[in-house]
Amino acid sequence: MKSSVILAAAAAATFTSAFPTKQNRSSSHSTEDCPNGYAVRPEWSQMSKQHRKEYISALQCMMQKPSTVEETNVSSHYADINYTHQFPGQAIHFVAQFLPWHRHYVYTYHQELKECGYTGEMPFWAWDWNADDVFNSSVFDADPECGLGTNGTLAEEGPLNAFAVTNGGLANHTIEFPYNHVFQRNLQTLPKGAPQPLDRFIQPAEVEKALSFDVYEYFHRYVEGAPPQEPLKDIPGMEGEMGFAGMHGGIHRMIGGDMGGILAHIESPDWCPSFTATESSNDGANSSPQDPLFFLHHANVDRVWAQWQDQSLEDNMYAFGGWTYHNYTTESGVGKATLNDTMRFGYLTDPVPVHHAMDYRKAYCYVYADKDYREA
Ligand SMILES: *[C@@H]1O[C@H](CO)[C@@H](O)[C@H](O)[C@H]1NC(C)=O
Ligand SMILES: *[C@@H]1O[C@H](CO)[C@@H](O)[C@H](O)[C@H]1NC(C)=O
Ligand SMILES: *[C@@H]1O[C@H](CO)[C@@H](O)[C@H](O)[C@H]1NC(C)=O
Ligand SMILES: *[C@@H]1O[C@H](CO)[C@@H](O)[C@H](O)[C@H]1NC(C)=O
Ligand SMILES: *[C@@H]1O[C@H](CO)[C@@H](O)[C@H](O)[C@H]1NC(C)=O
Ligand SMILES: *[C@@H]1O[C@H](CO)[C@@H](O)[C@H](O)[C@H]1NC(C)=O
Ligand SMILES: *[C@@H]1O[C@H](CO)[C@@H](O)[C@H](O)[C@H]1NC(C)=O
Ligand SMILES: *[C@@H]1O[C@H](CO)[C@@H](O)[C@H](O)[C@H]1NC(C)=O
Ligand SMILES: [Cu+2]
Repeated sequence: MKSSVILAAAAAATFTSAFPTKQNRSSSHSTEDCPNGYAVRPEWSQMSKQHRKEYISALQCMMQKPSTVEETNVSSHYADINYTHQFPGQAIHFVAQFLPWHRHYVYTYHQELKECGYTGEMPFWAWDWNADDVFNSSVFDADPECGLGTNGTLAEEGPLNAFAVTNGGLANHTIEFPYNHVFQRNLQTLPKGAPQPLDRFIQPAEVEKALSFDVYEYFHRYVEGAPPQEPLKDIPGMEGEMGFAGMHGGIHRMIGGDMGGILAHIESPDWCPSFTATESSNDGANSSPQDPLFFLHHANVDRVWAQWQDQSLEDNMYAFGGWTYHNYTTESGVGKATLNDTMRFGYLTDPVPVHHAMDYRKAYCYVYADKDYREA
């Protein structure tokens, strides 16, 4: 373990000293061969207190930094990150690109944290390690200096602040989208509208099942889950199951509030406005990155994908396929995805082709920590 810590520190130092500008950031790693070894991404519970503290400070820094997206009127760079996730709309969820898009997005977010003084590696939240008591995971921490906050509290200030997160380093942070409200969570294993408890999807056995698929499309759909209100499709032998949230969707919905995105208001009182994604509008949809847990969650989704890829460097590392677009009206996929498809990140960073993001070691120089890893 000690040597990987040293390698991680060396890799971090290299990235910091040669930190590329936004214009050349995405291309600068494509030829990099990780001369300093791989950075080790830790589980949140494995991080040093210093890194957790820096992580929270970096989030606060991003909230104070002016927006770099001139075309919008969002108030901070933190909000730009939300915009980036909304920008591609229906092209990044329930489609083949879901996994590589979010891999590159999490990576880019980590670079943004570094610009705000964070010196650690990108952490993940291993919900599968906490599956029997998921809300007791270390990510739910009220500490004002190094905690990401706990459950929201049912506030009396009015409907728009229901389930406000009032502790942790981001306590009472105001989010402007889709209306002004305090950042929210409503932790439930069986949120209103769910046909079954959703913590079943994050069990280690579910991860094992996902890893057992030998076709990328099946693996991807099983992990991402079916769109809300649509039956699971296109996994042989499993068609038609309703409410198949999957491990990705299950976590979003169990956290609720802002992480629940379009579902945020299903469990809210009737007087809350509700928002739905349509072909023409993303109102209320895809705004989940405004809860910083989003990135720790997606790092773990990425970790599961990396495990799947590592099962066969020859067959799985560049395995890809499925749809390019999800049509909510017809409840079906459109287009045929290829490794040459372009992934777009709005104003945050340059577009990259899907194949760039496939071999995570080569492109980004990281690996994921094992259970017994601890930061010094
Ligand atoms: C990125 O661009 C900056 C300024 O244009 C340049 O100084 C730097 O060397 C470039 N870095 C890489 C890795 O290409
Ligand atoms: C941004 O705000 C300014 C001033 O309120 C307004 O004139 C402009 O139309 C807004 N731009 C967008 C894209 O909303
Ligand atoms: C999130 O992005 C959308 C654009 O897709 C923007 O209208 C909204 O204001 C953003 N949210 C915040 C908090 O800036
Ligand atoms: C959470 O986990 C800790 C140990 O990690 C344990 O002491 C505590 O009882 C757990 N809390 C709940 C509510 O289960
Ligand atoms: C957040 O707001 C709540 C309700 O107004 C208040 O009780 C709490 O002290 C605030 N927390 C922080 C850390 O400011
Ligand atoms: C979170 O808070 C909501 C609202 O008060 C409550 O209904 C829910 O049971 C809480 N969740 C947990 C895990 O305590
Ligand atoms: C989605 O399906 C509807 C209904 O068939 C159609 O009108 C719309 O053009 C489709 N959207 C795309 C982008 O294919
Ligand atoms: C991607 O583009 C390259 C170069 O244009 C081409 O050789 C290759 O066949 C394409 N691959 C796919 C999967 O479309
Ligand atoms: Cu997403």
